[in-house]
Amino acid sequence: MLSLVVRAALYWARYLKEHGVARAFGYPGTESIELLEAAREAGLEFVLTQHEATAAFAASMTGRLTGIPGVCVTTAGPGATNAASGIAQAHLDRMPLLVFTGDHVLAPGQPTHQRLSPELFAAVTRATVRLSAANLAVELPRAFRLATTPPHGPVHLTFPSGEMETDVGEPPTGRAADPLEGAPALPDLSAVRAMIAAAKRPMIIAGLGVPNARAEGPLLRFATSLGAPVADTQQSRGSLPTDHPLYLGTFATHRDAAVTDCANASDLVVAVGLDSVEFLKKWRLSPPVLVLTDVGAGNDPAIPAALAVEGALAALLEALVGVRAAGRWPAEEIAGFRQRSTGSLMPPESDAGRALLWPQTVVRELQKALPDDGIVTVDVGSHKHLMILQWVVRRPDSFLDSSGLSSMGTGIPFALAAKLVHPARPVVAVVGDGGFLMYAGELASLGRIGAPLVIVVMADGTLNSIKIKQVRRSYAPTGTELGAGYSIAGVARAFGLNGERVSSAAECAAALRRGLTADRPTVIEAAIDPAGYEYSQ
Ligand SMILES: Cc1ncc(C[n+]2csc(CCOP(=O)(O)OP(=O)(O)O)c2C)c(N)n1
Repeated sequence: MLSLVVRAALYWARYLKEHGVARAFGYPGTESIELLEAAREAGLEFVLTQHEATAAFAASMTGRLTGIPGVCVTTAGPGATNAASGIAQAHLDRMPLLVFTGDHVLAPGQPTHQRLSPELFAAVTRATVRLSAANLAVELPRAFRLATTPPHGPVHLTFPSGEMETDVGEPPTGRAADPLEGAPALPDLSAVRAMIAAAKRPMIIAGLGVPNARAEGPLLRFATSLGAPVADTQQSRGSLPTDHPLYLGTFATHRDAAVTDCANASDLVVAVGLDSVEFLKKWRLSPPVLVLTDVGAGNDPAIPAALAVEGALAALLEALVGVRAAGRWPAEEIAGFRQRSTGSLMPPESDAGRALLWPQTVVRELQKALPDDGIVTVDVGSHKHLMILQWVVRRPDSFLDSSGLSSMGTGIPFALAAKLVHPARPVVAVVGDGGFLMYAGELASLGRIGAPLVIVVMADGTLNSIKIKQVRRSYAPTGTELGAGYSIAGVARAFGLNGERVSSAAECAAALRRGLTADRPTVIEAAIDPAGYEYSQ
C-alpha cells in the first residue's frame, strides 16, 4: 500500500511545486538543509544566490511576474536579517513573496545562538508565522492567499528544523486558489458612471495595482473608449504602451510637471490601482479624484478621493468601458504634454569624438538593439530617472524596477528573475556602478546559472544621484566618489562572464549586439559622463 505519510519538509516542497512554484531562491545554513534536500527530491529548483537580500529580490520579482508567490529560503538569524531588505522591498513594492527561514526547535533551555524573534518581520510582512508539522496544511495555503491578496506582499514563515523532519500527511493536489477568488463583487457603479459622464476633460492615472491585477487590457479599452490621456507610474510602465497616442508620461516621479499640469487642467482624475507608496511628493492635484481600487476604498489617505469604489480592477474597468464623458482631451494637447514629459533629454552637444558617452546615448543604443519583447530592469539612481523618461515601453512587464522601497541592488536580481521566468525574451539590467558594486558577487551566481542576460553598468565612478544633490547645495561630494582604480568589465571577465568597456556609440551598439546574442551573461561597462544626467533631473 502507498504511504500517505511524508516528512514535513517534503510536504512543503511538494506543496510549493504542486501550486505552481518552479524555483526557490536562497542561501543555505544548517537550519535549512532539510528544505534544500526536500526541494531536490520534489524537483523544485533551488537557485543559490550570493546573498539572501538578492535571493528575496529575485523571488519577489518572480512573484510579480507570475502572480504566484516567489519563494526565498534562508537559514535562521543572519540569513533572515540579510533577507530583510528583500522582504521590505516586496512589502513596499507590493510583490507576492514567501520567505522561509530556518529555526531551532523551541525547547526549554534551548540556547539563544542565532535566534531572533520572528516578530522582527511583523512590520514589513502581511504575516509572520511559525510553521510546524501540525499546522503546515493550514498555514501554507493561508500564506499563498495572503501574499496574493491585493496589495500583494511578503509572508514570513519560520520553520524549525526539528519540525521539518516530523511526519505529516501528503499534500493535497491541485493549484492554489485564484488570487481574485474572494475579491469583492462589483459594487454599484451608478455614481461612478455619472461622475465620468459629467466630465469634459477626464484623465487617468494608472498605478501599480494595474499590472498586479493583470488589468492592462481593460485599462486600454477603458482609456480608448473615454479618449482620456493616461499617466502611468514606475511600476505600471507598459500598462499602456508609452508610444500610444493617449500616453501622457509617468506620474509621481522627480520630473512629472507635464503630467501634473495636464491633471490640473482636467476636470476629473480617475486613479486606477494607484498606491501612494510610489509617490515622491504630496498630492498636488486640484480636480476631483475618482478612485478605483482593489485594496479598500479610502485605505490610502494620501490620495484625496471625491468618490472611491473597491472591486477587482480588471472587472471594474471592463464594466466602465463605453461610458461616455461629456467631452475629451484634444489629441494634439495630449501630444504636447507627452512631448514635455519625455522630450528634450539630450544634452545640446553631441558626444561623438568625446572620451565619454552621454548616458542618453547608451539608452538610445540599447533601445535600438533590444527587440520589442525585451525586458529591461533598472536599478536605483540617476540612471533610473533617465530611463523612466527616455525608455519607450511597448508591452506590460517590460520595464521593471523597485519604486516603493527604491532599493539599490535590485536591478541584477530582478533581471535574473525575469530571465528565468521568460527564458526566450532578451533581458537587460541597467544599473549604476554603485548598485553594481553593492552585490557584485552575484556575477558568480549568473555565471553558474548561465542565464544569458546583459548588464549595462552606467560607470561614472560616483553615486551620482546623491552627489548631484550635494553639488546643488554647494556641499563637497563627501562619501559619493567610488574611485576609478578598478575595471568593471575586468571583474566580469574574472567571474567567467563576457565583459566589455565601451566609450563610443558604435562600441556600445556592437557590444549590445554581441551581448544580446551571447550564450552567457555579458557585462557592458559604459564609460559615461554624468554631466548628461543634468538633462534628465
Ligand atoms: C540600499 C540603498 N542604499 C542607499 C540608497 C540611496 N541612494 C539612492 S540612489 C543612490 C546612488 C546610486 O548610485 P549608482 O548606483 O552609481 O547610480 P547613479 O546614481 O550614479 O546612476 C543612493 C546611494 C538606496 N536607494 N538604496
